[in-house]
Amino acid sequence: MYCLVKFAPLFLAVAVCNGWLFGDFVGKRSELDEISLWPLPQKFQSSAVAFKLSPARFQIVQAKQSSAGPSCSILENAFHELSVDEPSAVLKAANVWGALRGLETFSQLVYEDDYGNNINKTDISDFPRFAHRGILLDSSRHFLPLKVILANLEAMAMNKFNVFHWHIVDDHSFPYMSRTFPELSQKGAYHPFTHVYTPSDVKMVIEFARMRGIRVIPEFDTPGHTESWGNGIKDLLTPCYSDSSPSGAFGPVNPILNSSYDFMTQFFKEISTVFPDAYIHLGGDEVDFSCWESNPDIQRFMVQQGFGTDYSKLESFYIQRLLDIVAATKKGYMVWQEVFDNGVKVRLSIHVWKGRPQYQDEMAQVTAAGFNALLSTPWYLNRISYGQDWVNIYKADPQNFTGTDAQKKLVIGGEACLWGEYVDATNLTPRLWPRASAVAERLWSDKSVTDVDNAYNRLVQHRCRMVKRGIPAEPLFVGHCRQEYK
Ligand code: CP6
Repeated sequence: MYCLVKFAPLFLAVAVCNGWLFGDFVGKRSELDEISLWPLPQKFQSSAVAFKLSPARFQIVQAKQSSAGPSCSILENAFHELSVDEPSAVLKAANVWGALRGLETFSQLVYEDDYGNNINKTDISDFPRFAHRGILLDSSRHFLPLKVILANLEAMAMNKFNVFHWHIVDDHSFPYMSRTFPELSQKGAYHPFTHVYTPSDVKMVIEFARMRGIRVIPEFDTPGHTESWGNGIKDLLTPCYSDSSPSGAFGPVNPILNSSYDFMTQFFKEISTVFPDAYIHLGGDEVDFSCWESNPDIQRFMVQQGFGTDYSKLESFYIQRLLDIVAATKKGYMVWQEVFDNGVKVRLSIHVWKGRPQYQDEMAQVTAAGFNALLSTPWYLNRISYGQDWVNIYKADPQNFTGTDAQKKLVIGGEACLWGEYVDATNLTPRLWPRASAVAERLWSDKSVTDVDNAYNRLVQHRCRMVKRGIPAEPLFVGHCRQEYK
């Protein structure tokens, strides 16, 4: 939560908790410049009173009353990032993260005319509608260079996203360099040196994100989507059979061997220390049962356990043991909806992704059972089509399902997903932006903010703002930006 109190022409005072600022106005604009805040603040009042920002004299300071103090590196770095002729704001915030969001809003209030940079007298009081506002990037189907990840964290901050869901490994490659099991990336990455994230790369992503108020939630998806893990870890995957002999192919993690759980215990112990966030995403989606079904040892285990031929019970058996393992690391966990659909027993956050375009039933069921819910179904940005598909993205609302207020409260937010089958560094950024901005406003602004024409006008300008800041966000429709992409 933060408030922009009043804007001064020469400096911006930032206070965490109880700061103040005021300034003199330098003139009146005859015509109010088009407001292009994105996402739209909860409360916003602007006037025609305009201040001129002096590039030479403008500065950002922390108010005396601020509890953050001069040693707060998050704020100091945020101030530093704005160049001298790129102005900033004066604001009160309950914590540094709110101050960061307010700085972003301030920067969006500044507009250029022939004489320089201006800002109108404005009062803003703002806070997010949902706590979890995420973007999923997939660095397994294609390796994503660090530079691309960092550039998109920057774009996320411009859109007030606060979670980077890093789908870091999957069937096709294992670029995460593990200290405990170096063979995983040595044998599972596309290239053992050039297509990997070293411990220092991972640290850099986490720190770069933290400086922008973004959490990094890693996903290590099991028991399915694990083909690349099998190269480095012997016996981890289930051998598939054809005509009563091993076919040479491998399936999901072998859920009947203790060695699989021993491995997971050590592996997630490492992950829990490398990634400081309180949550890990454990996947659990799209488990292909055919390999398990073909394997005689697994068939025998199914009989022993009394699972009959219901392989979703075997998946639940695996997930339950995995949850116990990860719980011991003191982390919380999130999983894809299949884990709920299969009847998991413990409290966790359910990530709803299936059933396009109908997500309502699943959201109702997940929340009726008392689970936290996170929506992605309408926000698969890897899907593309001709025309303005941001409109449907924008219209989808995570709380638009039949349920009680208590159920609605369990909706913690959502994530825009950019799966990597057809995406690498060449096309990632324009495929994501500005369509992810539509998700950003849905997750931040009040639920009454639904006017598509108004959104279009602001989004066109917001997209030009991203372009101006060096983010190659694609156009919404015909038109031009004052400053085109260079
Ligand atoms: N990879 C993983 C994927 C997908 C999922 N999980 C996926 C499914 C359908 C579409 C796009 C992506 N590629 N691990 C589903 C959560 Cl359309």
